[in-house]
Amino acid sequence: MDKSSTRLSLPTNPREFGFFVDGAYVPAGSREVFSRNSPGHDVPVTRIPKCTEEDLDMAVDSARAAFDDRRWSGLNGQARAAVLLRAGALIRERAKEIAYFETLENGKPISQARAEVAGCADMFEYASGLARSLHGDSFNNLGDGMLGLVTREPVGVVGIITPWNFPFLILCERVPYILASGCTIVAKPSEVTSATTLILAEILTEAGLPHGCMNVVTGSGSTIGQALIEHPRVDMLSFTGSTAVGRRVVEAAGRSNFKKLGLELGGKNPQIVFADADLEDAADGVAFGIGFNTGQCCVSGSRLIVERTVAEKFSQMVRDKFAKVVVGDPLDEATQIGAITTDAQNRTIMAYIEKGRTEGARLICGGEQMDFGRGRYIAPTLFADVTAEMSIAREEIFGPVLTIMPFDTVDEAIKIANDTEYGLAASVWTKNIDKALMVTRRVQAGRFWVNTTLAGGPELPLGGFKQSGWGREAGMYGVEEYTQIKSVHIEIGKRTPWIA
Ligand code: TXE
Repeated sequence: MDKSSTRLSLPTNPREFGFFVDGAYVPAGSREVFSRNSPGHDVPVTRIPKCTEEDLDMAVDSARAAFDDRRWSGLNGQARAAVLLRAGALIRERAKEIAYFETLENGKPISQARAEVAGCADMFEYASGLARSLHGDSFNNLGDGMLGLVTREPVGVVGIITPWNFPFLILCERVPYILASGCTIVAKPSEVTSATTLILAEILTEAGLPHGCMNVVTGSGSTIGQALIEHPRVDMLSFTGSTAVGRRVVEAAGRSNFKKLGLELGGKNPQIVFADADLEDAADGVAFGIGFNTGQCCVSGSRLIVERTVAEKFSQMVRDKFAKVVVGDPLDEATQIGAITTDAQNRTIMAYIEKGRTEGARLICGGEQMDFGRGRYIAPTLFADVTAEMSIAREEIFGPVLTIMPFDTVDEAIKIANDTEYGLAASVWTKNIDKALMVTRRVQAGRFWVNTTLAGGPELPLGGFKQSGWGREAGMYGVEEYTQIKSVHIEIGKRTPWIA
């Protein structure tokens, strides 16, 4: 087939969006509008309103009213499940459109965007079952005169702030579980990738979610995001983004109403490769772990920690994989690595590459921008002779840059892996079950992969140790995170009097 025939075309005009409150779009009107250019092509693709603080208040009021009158939390699990199931089906129906806008705004390959959207539909389908399974506990052992119940109640109005690296996926790792718990939502997507969050709000309304349960405000982090984290009528906030902003979220919660927080922050995730691993599999997995989404994943495997006896050979194997991976136009079906999402991120990555060079690391491959005539692309980059103090070994780069550090013993591998302020994810590659289990137990990370990487799905929870965050998303753990626990003591029969 002619390659050009497998490339989607760009939109002729950018799509105009409003923001979403109480079950319907509010048009931009006289508000300022943010025009988003496709990072792979530099052409305008969407226009998104910059909401004001009054707009945010309106969205919070809508979510507050929907929660307080119990129009959603008062339904039984079966009714909530039906809405979530319909939403899953509608996501599948509109999958092409959602994936297209995800690629246009983010720059990720279209095939990857489609796979992510299918995964998102699955999350709604899975969470629908959880809406029916969520339950508490009982104590029937308190004596004949007493029964104890532990019930779970939805926390209330939940604010969600999401980043630009997986705009739809990260949203769908939260929304269906939050709705399954009975909470209502005000979401604020990243200013550069708001389209698919707005499309999800449309879908939920069409699926029968009562008005006011899913609201979306759009605009910058420093204005509308900051106002959301400080909002006194928001009961819980789920934030995904940089550790620096995560700190502001914690401070704002302390200053306002001590809202409950869920935080998913940065990562500097180890890939530990032992000499007895299937090295071919490991090289492929390691290349995937840092190349996927151009390394702009909080769980990217950015630190390769490899047994010294195979280190040189293995680094050549990874270099060979990088040489074959298809970098290019995100709208091309064949592309495996697309564009860098923002100019700021592109500058950050290139500055780290320069720092790696000046700090004395040895560049094995990559290290430069790739020129496709438009957009911004960075070649997968591999650094050897990296030491523990170098900034490329310590700081989250959030780009396709992999550092290599050798080790001699299992203990040393574990020590290097844990030598970071983060604890989001880790992978280990070995055919020795003892080593695999020892490493899995002792490396501090919220997600672990053995002889694979970046595997996921709706069943298993997500979240980090150390400065990578608080709490867990997805799975039943994710639903429970959005509930409060109430203890109920029930007296049976005649009370033993206090006053005779
Ligand atoms: O993140 P920000 P940025 C890391 C990654 C990247 C760096 C900077 O290392 O290079 O962060 O990316 C909103 N109050 N991660 O600047 O600023 C913002 O509008 C409330 C890791 O894009 O943290 C967006 O919706 N909200 C990460 C969201 O926060 C604020 C994913 C994330 O933006 C705000 C993304 C404020 N004061 C970046 N300021 C991961 N864990 O996956 C910004 N925001």
